[in-house]
Amino acid sequence: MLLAGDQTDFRWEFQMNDRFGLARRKDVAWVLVAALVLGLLAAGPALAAEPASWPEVAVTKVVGGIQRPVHVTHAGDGSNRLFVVEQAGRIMLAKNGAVQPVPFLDIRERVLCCGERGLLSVAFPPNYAAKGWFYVYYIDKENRSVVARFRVGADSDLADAASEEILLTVPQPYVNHKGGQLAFGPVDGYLYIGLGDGGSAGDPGNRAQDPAQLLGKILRIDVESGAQPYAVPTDNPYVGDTTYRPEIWALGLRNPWRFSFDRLTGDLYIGDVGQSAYEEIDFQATTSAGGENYGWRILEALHCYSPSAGCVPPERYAPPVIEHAHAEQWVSITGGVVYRGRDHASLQGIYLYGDYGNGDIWGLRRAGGQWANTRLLVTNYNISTFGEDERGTVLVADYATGDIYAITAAAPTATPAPTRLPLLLPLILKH
Ligand SMILES: [Ca+2]
Repeated sequence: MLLAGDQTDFRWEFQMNDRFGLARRKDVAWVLVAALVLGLLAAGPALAAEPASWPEVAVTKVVGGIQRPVHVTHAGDGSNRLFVVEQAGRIMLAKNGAVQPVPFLDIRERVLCCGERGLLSVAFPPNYAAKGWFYVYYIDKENRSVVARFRVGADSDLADAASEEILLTVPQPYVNHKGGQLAFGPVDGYLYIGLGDGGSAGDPGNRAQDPAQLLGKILRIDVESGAQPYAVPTDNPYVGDTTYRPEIWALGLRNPWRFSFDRLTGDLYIGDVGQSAYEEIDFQATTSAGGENYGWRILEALHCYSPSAGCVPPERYAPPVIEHAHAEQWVSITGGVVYRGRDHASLQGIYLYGDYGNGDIWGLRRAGGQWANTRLLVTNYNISTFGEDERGTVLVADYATGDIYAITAAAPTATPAPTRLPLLLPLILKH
């Protein structure tokens, strides 16, 4: 791009000289100087808006004793309970740091675990306290993705496993790339569902680009209107185009294992796990009408994948805002959460994300129209998920130990980050 810009500028100057003659060159030079000064003045406020530095962060253990935690969230009901999803098929409740002995939900007999399969997330609808129902995503015994609704009973700490209403099933061709995130849009109240490309490697069925399939997509459906089993919002981007499944909100995703909405702005951040060379974060502004194509398998992050050279990006292609190379020790990205809590002003607006394989926690933010990211903390965790509690504290789960940590802003004199330890567990989420 720089080269193209240089060529353009050179051509412009050449034409000006040719048209007005050498006597005009001094005038042109003055115009260029004036433009440069004005440009610097215009850029001044943007540069000033760039935060001076990144905060130092630390972690504090808040819950332990979870088995294979893959998701952590809250119900938004004022109870301050933490809901931690165990991959084998249970949702555990934690109150004031104590895991309750009785699971909130136990559907292990319906769930196919583990590897990348299992009970993968839970989502509570807006105004859950008055409704008493919630949604889960799991892989069933027949290797299908299932989105289902459950209800709590008289005891708000206990869901009724017999209350299941299955809303959506999607057959899966392979064992990996299940996606698995559910989240309600903070602006529209619709349920967003992340589905991977179906698995194997390299998306052999080209499913992520296939508009007739739900795999490799983020779906957007209306589960709260009373329509059975759900309604498709009439403003979904491909409603009326019979070549597309109308549930599709975005496509071209490989394995959007974790995505989240910025609870303040409504912006969407997607961590899409890469194939063999690059991990990526995708961003969709809250003003988007949907329909973005994130490029897989044509592209892996910013690089041609299939074909390996000379690829043509799809229509409505949305490139990642950042990528991380396996050549720089990245293994498997775990999408995170934008900090919007009350306790740590220096974390405000930072998207905290990380890597399942190398344990690093990173921050990403946009300032002055530019994205910037940095590594904030080195850990030895297998980071399976990030989440939030009801105060907006960002949490991170270590799949290996079953511990859940709060991410905090550390004092500048905090002890140094721990040295990274060798990973003893197989990298189950990376295939
Ligand atoms: Ca992509």
